[in-house]
Amino acid sequence: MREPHETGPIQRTDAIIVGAGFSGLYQLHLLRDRLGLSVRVLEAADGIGGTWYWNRYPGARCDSESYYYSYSFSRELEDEWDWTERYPEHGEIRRYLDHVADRFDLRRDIQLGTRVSGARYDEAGNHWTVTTEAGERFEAQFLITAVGCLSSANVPAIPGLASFAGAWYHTGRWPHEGVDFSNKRVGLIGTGSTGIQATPVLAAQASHLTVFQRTANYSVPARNGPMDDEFKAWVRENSSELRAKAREAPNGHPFDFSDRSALDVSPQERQAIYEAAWERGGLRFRAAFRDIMLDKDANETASQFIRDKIRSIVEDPETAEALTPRDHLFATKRPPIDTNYFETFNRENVTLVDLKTTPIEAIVPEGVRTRDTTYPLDVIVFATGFDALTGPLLALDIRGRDGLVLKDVWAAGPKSYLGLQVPGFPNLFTMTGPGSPSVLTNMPVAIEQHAEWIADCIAHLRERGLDRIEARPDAAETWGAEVDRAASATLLPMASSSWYLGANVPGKPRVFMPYAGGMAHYRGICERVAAGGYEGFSLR
Ligand code: N01
Repeated sequence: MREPHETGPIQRTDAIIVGAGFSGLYQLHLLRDRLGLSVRVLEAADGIGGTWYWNRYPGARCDSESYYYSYSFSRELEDEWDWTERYPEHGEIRRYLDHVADRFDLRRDIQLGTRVSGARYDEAGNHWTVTTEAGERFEAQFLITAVGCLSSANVPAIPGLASFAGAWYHTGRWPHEGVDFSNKRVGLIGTGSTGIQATPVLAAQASHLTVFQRTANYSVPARNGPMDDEFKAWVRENSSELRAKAREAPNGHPFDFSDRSALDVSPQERQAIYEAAWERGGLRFRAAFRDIMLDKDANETASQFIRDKIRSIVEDPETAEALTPRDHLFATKRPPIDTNYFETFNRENVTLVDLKTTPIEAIVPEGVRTRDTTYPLDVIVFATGFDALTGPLLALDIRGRDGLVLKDVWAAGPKSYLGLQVPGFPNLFTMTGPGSPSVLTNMPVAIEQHAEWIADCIAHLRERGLDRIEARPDAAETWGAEVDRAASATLLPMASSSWYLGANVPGKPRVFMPYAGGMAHYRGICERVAAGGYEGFSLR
């Protein structure tokens, strides 16, 4: 551990960025290389990559397809990088981000192994002072959080964890050296996207895998595979069009939503359309009809199609029934995609424990004790998700003007203007913050839009000799109402156990956090706000 040097010199730059993942890297490039600002990036990890630095669990790969889960700002970058698989594996994404950092000479302004512990706005000096766990102090006019939406690991407070005699891991803090599961009895808690990706890989490695499921989940096959030369050539040829499509799409993916209602076709035709979408696989299953996310009855047809698939894949009827989601509709929680998830429950060495019928009571030295029995385990893997969106921001202990503390301001749930700024916190920008589309989109699209908007905003201030921008309270109120309205226009708030609502973290306010109005619509709003002289913000 580094020695605190609280009394050491304050390091001053024009801007501080917290985080060196997809967001922080691009924001650094724009502010430094386009605007000529001096910038310091502070990153807690010992390497760049953000989410992809930490999430190295077995089976970890992206659910967006590689050729558009990447930056679009540089055609040269795009042309020189070759993805190997349809869905990039975590190591490949890290290699890509390492390449980006080298190609744009970003590393010299990134300080690794530096966890921010506080950020305080000084009204008189109009600057932010950022302190780190090691006691270093940094000062800058602009503070930009690029801390990710899913970076604060949620390890449930199950009694007895400290007494467990084996090893345990959270998927979002995976050891870099990997974990050897051979001849191990492994317990996996959680069946969200992560648990669903990890299950087949763990089952293939462990002597026995016990999956502890609290909420049964829908999942659609990913249909991963190598990017062959023909497909790569097609991507290169159509790159501009694909990128434009992603930018104009509601969720940042370059695929078309059907213009038909699931209720306007015959049952036979609907079945054929779902079968084709299932065969094609991936997140675009949702696009099979235009109203899957808008109309309960339309959604029910998709939900039922997947329930039938589960029953046809899983051989043991009791296990199939336990794996069948009935308490929420398809994609009202973030929909996972998988490679042989349901098939894995046909293996001899895999057991499903339905926590709805037999909840976990405690972790004991030998394993997990549910109401009915104790499961002896050598390793427990927590795929229990994250304190999403607000967790990583509140961990920074951000204090604005007049002694405002972000934790208090957000005690009843996050409020922001456009998910970009919070009243009372001048010159603080929250990239992909709550109130912006973020997790409802293909993230690089949302990230590029925020990075560019923030860079343009700072350029606007500088060109006019202004040095401060702050969201107005009335604008944040109006935006909060728009975030609520947009969510209510969809089926998304219906899933009561969803992390979009903060429901997975005990005690967290139940507020639908991301903006569900669509990425393209949101982009238009942000552009109009800027074109109108930053309406809703106070500039001086
Ligand atoms: O986390 P989750 P995740 N006892 O919160 C269960 C992104 N992602 O890491 O549903 C028992 O979705 C919990 O149960 P319930 C993606 O956006 C992206 O899987 O709350 N179980 C649930 O089953 C995703 O949505 C990729 O009842 C407990 C699970 O743990 C997001 O990350 C890949 C429990 C948590 O599911 C989060 O996914 C992976 C307890 N006390 C993830 N507490 C890409 O490919 C929680 N659970 C880009």
